[in-house]
Amino acid sequence: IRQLQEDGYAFEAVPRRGYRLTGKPDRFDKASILAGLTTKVMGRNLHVLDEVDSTQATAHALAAQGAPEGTLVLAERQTAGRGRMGRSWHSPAGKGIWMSLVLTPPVPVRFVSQLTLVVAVAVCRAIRRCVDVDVGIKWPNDLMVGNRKVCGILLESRAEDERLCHVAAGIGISVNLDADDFPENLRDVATSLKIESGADVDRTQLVCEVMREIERLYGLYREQGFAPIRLLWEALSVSLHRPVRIRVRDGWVEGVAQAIDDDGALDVRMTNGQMRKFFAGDVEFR
Ligand code: BTX
Repeated sequence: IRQLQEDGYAFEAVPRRGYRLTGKPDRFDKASILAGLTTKVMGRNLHVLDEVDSTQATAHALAAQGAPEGTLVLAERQTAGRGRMGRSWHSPAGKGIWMSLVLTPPVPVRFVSQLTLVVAVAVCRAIRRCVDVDVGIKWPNDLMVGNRKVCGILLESRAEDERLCHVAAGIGISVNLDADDFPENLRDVATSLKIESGADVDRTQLVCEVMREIERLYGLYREQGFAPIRLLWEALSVSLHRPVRIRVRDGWVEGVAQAIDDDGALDVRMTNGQMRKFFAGDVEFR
């Protein structure tokens, strides 16, 4: 029974007769997703998996074998979902959107940080369209409701010399997790769309909406560069004009986030008045 419960089945104890099935797991159906897509490229080469270590690993392997741009790997459950800097991503079955999208942008490797912001804006807009929650972007790659993370984005690139071969854009959205689906150590820092909106969210519809927004904004980025993305990012940001603490290699520094620049770096006015740029690191609200 415990194994089945972990797989998303729900039971009710019935006196003297054992258990009665009261709920079946929500499962992705490849045909329904393909029917819901309104895109030309994004998500069209679709791989829906039951269980995988990390959709990032699968996406990299497929891309290395020549899978086209827009290839999407979606899993019900990840056994070794990964975040940045060796952190792990909690990915229980049937409750989230754990997926990786293959992109092959014709830009040098150093533009990948901009692409992270393109994806963050697209996912944020898609969530706002499907669910009534006030979700915002915390630079560079987290989507937050209040002080809790609801989605993480991880872009990993493979390059030869300076030439970008492909990018695996990993997107983890905690959709229909209840509070007790999170391990105790995450309950203060993580949340789900269901917890915040009070209702179950249609995961298939949200996957399709994310693909639509990524296709649109990635197209805009390729045609017009980063400037329009930056405006959209600033409108959704919860990191600007706020005191922040930033983890750097040798400790923490403090300041007030002012803007993002054309490379997608964060401009921070430090407590001594100097401006500093941050390309990566962990921003915390003070
Ligand atoms: P990150 O390193 O910024 O965030 C990781 C942190 O987020 C964890 O240390 C924990 O505090 C918190 N966290 C872990 N799981 C969850 C969750 N389910 N919901 C909310 N908060 C959580 C962010 O890394 C990038 C994560 C990308 C995940 C996707 S899922 C599909 C793809 N495959 C894969 O292995 N990773 C990506």
